[in-house]
Amino acid sequence: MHNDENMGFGSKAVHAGAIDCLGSAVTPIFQTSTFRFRDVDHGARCFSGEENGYIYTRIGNPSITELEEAVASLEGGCGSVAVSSGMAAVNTVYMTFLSQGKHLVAHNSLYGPSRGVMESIYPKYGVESSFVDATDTENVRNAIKDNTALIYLETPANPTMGIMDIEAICKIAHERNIPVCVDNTFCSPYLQQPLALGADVVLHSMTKFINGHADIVGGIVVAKEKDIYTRLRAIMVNMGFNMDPHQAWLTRRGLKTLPIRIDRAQENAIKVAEFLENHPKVEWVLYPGLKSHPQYELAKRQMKGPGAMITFCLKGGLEAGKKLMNNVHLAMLAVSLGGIETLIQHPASMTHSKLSKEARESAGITDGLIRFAVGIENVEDIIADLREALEKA
Ligand code: LCS
Repeated sequence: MHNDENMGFGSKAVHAGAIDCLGSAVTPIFQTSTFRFRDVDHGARCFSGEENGYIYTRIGNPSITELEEAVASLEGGCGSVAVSSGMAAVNTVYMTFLSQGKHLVAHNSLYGPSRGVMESIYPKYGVESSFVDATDTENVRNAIKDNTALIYLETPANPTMGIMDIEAICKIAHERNIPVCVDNTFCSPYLQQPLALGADVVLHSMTKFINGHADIVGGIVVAKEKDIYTRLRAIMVNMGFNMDPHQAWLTRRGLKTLPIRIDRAQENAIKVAEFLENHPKVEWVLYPGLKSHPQYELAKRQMKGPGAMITFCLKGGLEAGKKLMNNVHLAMLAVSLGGIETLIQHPASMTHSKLSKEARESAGITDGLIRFAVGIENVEDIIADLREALEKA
């Protein structure tokens, strides 16, 4: 199969990691839980690592390997570990770097459960955390303690669209030998490659742009160096966070069209953001492609494009926002993002509802904030839908 490290992004998205099986153009789904050994010695060599054979699907499976190789190649990592959900990816990272007595520094606005588990579950295991506004790099520097073992960023952040300076934060972290993880879900490797900016680990909810079709749940963690990759894989295998081969196959199929899906969704998002910013009922819009975004210049430097996620608030606040969300037709009132369909949701009562009101408000997740995930439909239809719903708001 054609698999060359020098290929362009679009060619890698189509071909990277492919496994030729009886001449198949597409890697088949290896729908099997276990693999036959030729003899006892072969089995022993597979278990000891002397030979690279497949053993059991929780440990590895060719359909999963294909996806892992493709995403590692697109992110520029040495290897990756596919898991059953984005939250499994987040927890693979937390469990790899954090243990009793260790401390995490993270951005204050993360996908709700990525912060929620740190506040509700990890304290039971003796892990401490500080959530700061990491869009100001100095806040990260000041939050570091002697026991800080991981810096965790999500940029752009869900749902506040805050953008963190990956390169500057990695420099500060590495002076103290602290690894940095970036949740790259909102960008995908097509728009941002955190490992090249200095990050040690990148993760994705593949439920979003990487698969892109709102029909699977999955996650992945990519490592820059072999040592971290080995530790991540041990957590995945022993915790049973593995992906299933059919889910991996669907995700690998979705990934093939990542660049053209994002190009189209982003082209639409730029027009939708401009429409919203000029609408008299809209109080503010946060979109990295608008000059009004507080980190507009950083976004231009760090990201290949502004992406397809928009956050906004109406002048009439929550009540007007509810009317808008109850009156859209093409845009679906649903959580998730990064698919080919346009979705709208209300973070304070949905994705971020489990956080305390205080945590939400100090992170900028106000009650009136609406999140809009732009799809690949005709942009005229997306805007007409919003215009009509705004009339009722
Ligand atoms: N990281 C980010 C940035 C996310 O947006 C999500 C899910 C996750 C991790 C977790 O991934 P999952 O386990 O769901 O695959 N974000 C969602 C959202 O904003 N709406 O619904 C899910």
